[in-house]
Amino acid sequence: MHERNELIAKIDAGERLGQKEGEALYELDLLTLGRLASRIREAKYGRKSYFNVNRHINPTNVCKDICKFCAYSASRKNPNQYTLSHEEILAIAEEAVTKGAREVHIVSAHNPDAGLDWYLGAFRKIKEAHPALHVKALTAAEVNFLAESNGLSYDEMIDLMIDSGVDSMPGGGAEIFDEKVRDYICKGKVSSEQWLQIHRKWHERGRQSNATMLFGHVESRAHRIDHMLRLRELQDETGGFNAFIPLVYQRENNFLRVEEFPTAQEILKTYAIARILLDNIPHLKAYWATSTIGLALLAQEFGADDLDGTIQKESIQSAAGAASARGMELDEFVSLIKNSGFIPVERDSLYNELVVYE
Ligand code: V47
Repeated sequence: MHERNELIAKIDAGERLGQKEGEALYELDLLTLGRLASRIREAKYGRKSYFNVNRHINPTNVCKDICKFCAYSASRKNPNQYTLSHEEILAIAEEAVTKGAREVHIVSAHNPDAGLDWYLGAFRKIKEAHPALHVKALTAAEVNFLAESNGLSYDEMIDLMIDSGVDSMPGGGAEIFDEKVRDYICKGKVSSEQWLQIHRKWHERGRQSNATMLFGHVESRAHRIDHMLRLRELQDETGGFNAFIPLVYQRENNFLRVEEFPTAQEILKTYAIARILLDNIPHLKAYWATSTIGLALLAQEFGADDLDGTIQKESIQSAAGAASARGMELDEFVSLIKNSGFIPVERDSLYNELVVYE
């Protein structure tokens, strides 16, 4: 009881919590956590909830890496390899713009045969055709893969990304930073240190990015807190993260067997705890594709202020069961947010407000 009151008093006073305190937050009841997280959210954004009109593009599923949780990569349970041509990628971007997208979110597998020019050329061509379209592209895992396979330093890779029209970086590839868990679920891919270093360097150029956490598989609560605190530490240094995105693990068509999946309560607690711990990352995104739209709407009462976007089509997480094979219509998104008691705000990729649906 004493500890519980101390913890709540610290949060009320706006004091920072550490690893053990973060773990202790999970012991609080859900509604107390919701109240604490909501207070922080409301002080920052009132009842506003952000989203954007975007299009995910996943140009290749051929991958040299083997992540147990991945159902997208070809040559494992999914034998159907594909690599889109620049013309095909451009046509998707074209269609997205016609449908009102302001951002393309481009994430690929680590294709050893495609070549650096295939990756970067697509961004350059999209930018040439649509200068106002925001290109959010290349996870730190892809940056590491392209740097290593082309004998480039991270700085050189980042020069090339900027030169090719990449505006911001998505938060993928972070998974779980704990080295033991990481080794088990995605050995051989970008390390935690490398992931953080790439984002550090990107931020040092005055650029912004997001950070994800894949949870609900074999990690413990302590691992989630450790993950968040490593991000908080980097954010203290650079200030370049816009949003933290907890991704709920999807279980279909992959090789990561999990005994117990997180309950809705555990997922909502994780959002609330992220809101409380990550006092320096402005936005908390409840990514509806992996949490389900119902839980994402509820997460607004547990600290989340952003529901990501209309997506249109996404292939990585939907391969494992997420509801993002088809996106969400703008009208539907707006009315779902409104009906849940929040004010939908269409934002751009850097969180400038574009349309407030009062
Ligand atoms: O890094 C792969 C994840 C990520 C599964 O920055 C899975 O705004 C759940 O990074 N279950 C890519 N997740 C997606 C991503 C993202 C998504 C939305 C918004 C943003 C942003 C970034 O997808 C990968 C990996 O962690 N993933 N397999 C799975 N079975």
